Amino acid sequence: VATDSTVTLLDYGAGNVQSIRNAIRYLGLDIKDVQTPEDILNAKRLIVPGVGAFAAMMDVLNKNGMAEALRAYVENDRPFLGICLGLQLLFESSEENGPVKGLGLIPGVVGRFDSSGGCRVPHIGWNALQIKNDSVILDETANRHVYFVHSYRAVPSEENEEWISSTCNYGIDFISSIRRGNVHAVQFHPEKSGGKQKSFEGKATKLAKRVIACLDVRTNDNGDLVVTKGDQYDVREQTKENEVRNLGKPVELAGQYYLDGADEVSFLNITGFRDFPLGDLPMLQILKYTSENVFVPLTVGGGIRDFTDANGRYYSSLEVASEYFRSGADKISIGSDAVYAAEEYIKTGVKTGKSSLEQISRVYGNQAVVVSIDPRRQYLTSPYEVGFKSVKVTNLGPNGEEYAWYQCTVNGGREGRPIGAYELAKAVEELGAGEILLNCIDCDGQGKGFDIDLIKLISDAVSIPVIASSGAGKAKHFSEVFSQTNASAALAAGIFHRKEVPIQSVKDHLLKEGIEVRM
Ligand code: 1PR
Repeated sequence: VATDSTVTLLDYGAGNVQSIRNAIRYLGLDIKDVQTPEDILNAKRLIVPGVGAFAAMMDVLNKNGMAEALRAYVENDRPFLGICLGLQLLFESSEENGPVKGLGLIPGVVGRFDSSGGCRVPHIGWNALQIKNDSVILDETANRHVYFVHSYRAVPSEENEEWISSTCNYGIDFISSIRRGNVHAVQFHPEKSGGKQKSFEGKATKLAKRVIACLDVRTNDNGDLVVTKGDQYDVREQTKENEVRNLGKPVELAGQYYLDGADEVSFLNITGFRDFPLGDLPMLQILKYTSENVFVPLTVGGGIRDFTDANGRYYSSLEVASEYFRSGADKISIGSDAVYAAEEYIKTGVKTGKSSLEQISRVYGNQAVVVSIDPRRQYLTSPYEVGFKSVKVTNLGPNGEEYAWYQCTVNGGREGRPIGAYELAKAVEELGAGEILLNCIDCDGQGKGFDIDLIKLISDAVSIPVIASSGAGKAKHFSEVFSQTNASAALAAGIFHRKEVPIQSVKDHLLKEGIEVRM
């Protein structure tokens, strides 16, 4: 029974709407799920979140009569909030796997961002709005950053001008929100745009650099799931007991980092390669509890691959990922399995569509799939010594070597593979990765700064966003990586866990150095 506190939610089953559910519940409202077109027509207020692909969404909506009901609902100026695809569907059509017809209520075609101008696609992260019309929804966002994650966008024109309440710039001006009467829609994700933010001093103008807190999670010898932290991936204390380093509880720490201003939180189930993640219910619980109170994007990685359990039951990587998404993850990250997929792709030149990377990005969109690379530096005296892309290193190797290549590893750095980080990055971009999490085993936990040579190499090689990881020891390391490479985000673990450098002081420093961040 719909009450005044009921929000009707259209979940068409093509993507992950758990974050929206959590945000609605957090506001103390009840959710009624749309089952039939009549539920749309009878809604007091309707939210249409958009995740997944445009064609898949329209297919579902057209088949079950929901598209017609939605069109009537919006035309009758009933209270409506569309988010992301929920904004795009109001337009005439989208070029995503198309052209595919939308509801046709607003003039314009939804097209893809062009990465040739130097803007990485997907557009992922915190960007600022230029507000055109007064709008209740936008009051909160003036001079603040909001979270976007999309590859397609609608652009302003004379024909749709009357609908536009704000635009945003990412290479071009695109429509970030619309409003007419009771009909609102936003391209950004209010449910992932954090809590109260300080308004930006000066002008928030472009995509902010992201600061990400990472929690490496595993079971310790007592069977408790703990946040741990390695030294070059070795997470055991150098004591007689040799126990797993314990730096805190995952849900508590994630909640703290959210309050401290982390732009994203990543969980890596670092022993996921040997245990089956769906047998690892605590990990799913961690996501569930964290996502109820943390309103910035959550990524989870570790063990995402096809798996056959002891009873012979086969699970596809897509099922594993879906379970993570249902538990509250916004993105999943694939390590070892992406290395095997890239090796196969480079060998055969064929995209089979069967790798976990391809399957998950096809269903959830490439913005939901991160590939985590765990490379180890291998020094060379000449760049011609190996068939992999190498760099001239800033700091010479132990025997005066001037070059290095970065060898990819699997199983938490335990096994080196015959593929370089450069070759892997380019292959996984083609296979559908939306972002790269670039670790470096040599720098991990050392606190001496990011591997700038490596991050430059990879961030120049691909046009998807690259997250620099491993080695942060002070705030200055973040400004170094952002000023010397094209990384879109920087991730750290140890300095945050040990409370050596608060997230806020990293951001204050970046701002002082003229690097735009979300405050
Ligand atoms: O191969 O798909 O099962 O995924 C396993 C995932 O677990 C990968 O993302 C891999 O990076 C991660 N992982 C595996 N073993 C370890 C380990 O530490 N023994 N952790 C591990 C990787 C690296 C970073 C770390 C940064 C920043 N951790 O995530 O947080 O290096 O640390 P710092 O700021 O303290 O230097 P699969």
